[in-house]
Amino acid sequence: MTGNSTPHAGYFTDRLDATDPEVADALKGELRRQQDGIELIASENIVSIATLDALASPIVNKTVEGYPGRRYYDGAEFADRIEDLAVERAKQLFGCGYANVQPHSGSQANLAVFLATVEPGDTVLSMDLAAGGHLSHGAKANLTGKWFDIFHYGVRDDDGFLDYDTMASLAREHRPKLIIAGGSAYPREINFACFRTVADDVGALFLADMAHFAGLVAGGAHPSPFPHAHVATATTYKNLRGVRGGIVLTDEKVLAKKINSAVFPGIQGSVILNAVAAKAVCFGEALKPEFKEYAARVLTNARALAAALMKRQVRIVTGGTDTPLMLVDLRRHGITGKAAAESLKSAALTVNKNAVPGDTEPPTVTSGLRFGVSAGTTRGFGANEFTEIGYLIADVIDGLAADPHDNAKTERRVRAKVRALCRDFPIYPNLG
Ligand code: DSN
Repeated sequence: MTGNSTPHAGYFTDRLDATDPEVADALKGELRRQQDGIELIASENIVSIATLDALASPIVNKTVEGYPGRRYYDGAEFADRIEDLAVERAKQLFGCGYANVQPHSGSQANLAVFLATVEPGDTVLSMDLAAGGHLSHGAKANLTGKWFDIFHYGVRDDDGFLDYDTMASLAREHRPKLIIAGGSAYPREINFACFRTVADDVGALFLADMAHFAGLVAGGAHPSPFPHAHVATATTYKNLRGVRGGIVLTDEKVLAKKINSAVFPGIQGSVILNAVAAKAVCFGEALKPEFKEYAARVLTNARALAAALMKRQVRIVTGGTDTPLMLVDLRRHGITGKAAAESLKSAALTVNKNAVPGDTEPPTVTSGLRFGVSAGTTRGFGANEFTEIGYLIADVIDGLAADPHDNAKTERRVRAKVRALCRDFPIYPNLG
């Protein structure tokens, strides 16, 4: 064998630590950040080591286009087996007849539904981003906002709950072809039956984007959009607790065919097969009985966190939550979402700033925070820990409100408590 038969010596054997210390160090830093801090960003979770195994498999080398049994490239027998497993498990998990597991993200899943169901210039009705909707539901800066005629409903001024009356009257006035429910910062159960009635009244299709509660639906802790929705989308990395990516689900054969064509070749090319393998693992995990317990605990924990914050006079939009997330309105404290998120980060509590309904601050500043409990619940925290976390968050908010220029003392004290909690509930003990 000659010395130049491989790209370089060690290519197939040397690990990242040895070959690229710069990237390896950054990855180790991220692992330590996750191990030592409490993750409260609602779109995050902590995947199993089994999911990491699937992601790091040589299936990453394989290129396929099309669908199992109908690929444009050969050598796809294992790719087909993996995608079939993911599809069958997704269908079983959500009780629907058809699943497309190829979307690279939730936004791609939504874009595929647009391509499958409406033409450029058609009218679409969705929740306003400023009220908790999602960028990919027709926000101005998104392709969907540029190419379609979008109308938005929002939430009621007095209580922050979805404004079904306005949604229905906008639908009757503008006769959309597609009506979308769901978003990224709306904490309450959505009345899917009401959306379907309105959609039927005006001849629209109804898309339920369940990105922020799909894990609860899978675990039986939240109503399913089916049979009301014509089509549902979700991400797999939030409370479904899997790899980053998206899925599209439907019970309707004709729509399923259009969605498949919309995903490929409509908006995507080759499949990210290691992600599809990890989706299969995610759905397999979610089909196990223990996932039901996880979903129930997510809901209990979300309510415990919201209750602890409210007990400390922190305003929760709608006064609670039915999902893994909640939205905090900081206006009564006189501090911005940006300042609060930065101070919480210094205390090893990672959150995101978020606009609240009626917010007058720009999106880069905001008057609110969004919290989610999916990752902390995976870590093993229960209602007691989330109550304590709520009080720690309130300490940071109160400290910042008292002195917006220097909250270092409180941040140090809270960080020590956060580190102690993290030591009691370790993650990835064999990594790093
Ligand atoms: N949609 C974004 C969020 O809700 O955080 C990313 O998933």
